Amino acid sequence: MSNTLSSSRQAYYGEIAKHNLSPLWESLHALVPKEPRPQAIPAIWKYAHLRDLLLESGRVISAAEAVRRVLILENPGLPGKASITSNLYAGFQLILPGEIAPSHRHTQSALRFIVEGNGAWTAVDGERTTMHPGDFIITPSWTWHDHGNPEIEAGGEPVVWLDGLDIPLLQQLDAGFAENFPSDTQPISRLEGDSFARYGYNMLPVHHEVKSGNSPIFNYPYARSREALDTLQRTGAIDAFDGVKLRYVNPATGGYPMPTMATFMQLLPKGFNGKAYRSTESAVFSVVEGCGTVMIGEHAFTFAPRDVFVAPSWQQVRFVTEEDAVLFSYSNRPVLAALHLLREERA
Ligand code: GTQ
Repeated sequence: MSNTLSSSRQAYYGEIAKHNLSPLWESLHALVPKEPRPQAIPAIWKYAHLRDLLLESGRVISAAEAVRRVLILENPGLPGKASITSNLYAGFQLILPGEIAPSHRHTQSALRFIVEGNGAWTAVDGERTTMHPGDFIITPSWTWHDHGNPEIEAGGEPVVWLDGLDIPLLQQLDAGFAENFPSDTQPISRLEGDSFARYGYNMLPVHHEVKSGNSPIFNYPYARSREALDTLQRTGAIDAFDGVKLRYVNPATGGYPMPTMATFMQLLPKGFNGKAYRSTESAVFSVVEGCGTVMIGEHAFTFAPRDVFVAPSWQQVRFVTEEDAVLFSYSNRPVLAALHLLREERA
């Protein structure tokens, strides 16, 4: 292209910009790519490297002042966006003995995956549940929720969990609303274990009516998930890509626990040399047990318990292990599936 042509084009672009117009032909290839080109990049957060910093946040600010004392896991490809993928948020939340994270609700859906510590509770819509490492807990859209870590004589422990929310998705949709509960903790109307007894044993209350897309179970305990994986490792076929992988379910519908996020627990057996897959699903993994290596796109990460890593859309993912490893993960799969945009390639 001659200089005159390009400078006359530049002048033209300058003119149209004054009218809030821009030339599609300069960006068409990026706007309508041949295949997904996520801004998020594969990344890992090594828990051993950040644990001290996380605990230090407990001296920098109280849970009461912070409301939620969380270090956001920000994808290096999305600086300043408080996002781990283009649609998903992740953060490590710390709660110390004697602290309460005050009750509020918002249209963003949240999940908690307990990473370390015992004794803390979370309350969702009138019921409390005690959190244990490996438990998966949901806080559906617009449900009141508060978290606490009781002061006990023995001193208690710091409790840390991974928060997974659909914050960036709701930002894109401009659908965020939030409000605070008038007191720090919400009133409790059901005994601990009530939801699990009603919905957690492959049975449902006879007159149960499905009123929302959210699961009526809000704590999926690790002991149960681990037992299932353990049995399947011995009795079932090991998938060449995923090892043994189960998805968490809303027992009343068979669907996902919440409409915007899917969650999974998988076991990669010792000596697993997985095949590579890719998907339009973007997934965040939290390592529960065992060490291994994950190849994501051009990156190779070695992982250990409590590490978090992220596989953005359409990156090849492949696992290799030398010992049994257990991984929790969450993704935007339900959104893609609902919009018929879920594509997967399994070589
Ligand atoms: O616990 O309610 O990490 O509202 C970000 C926003 C946690 C929560 C986060 C939240 C919460």
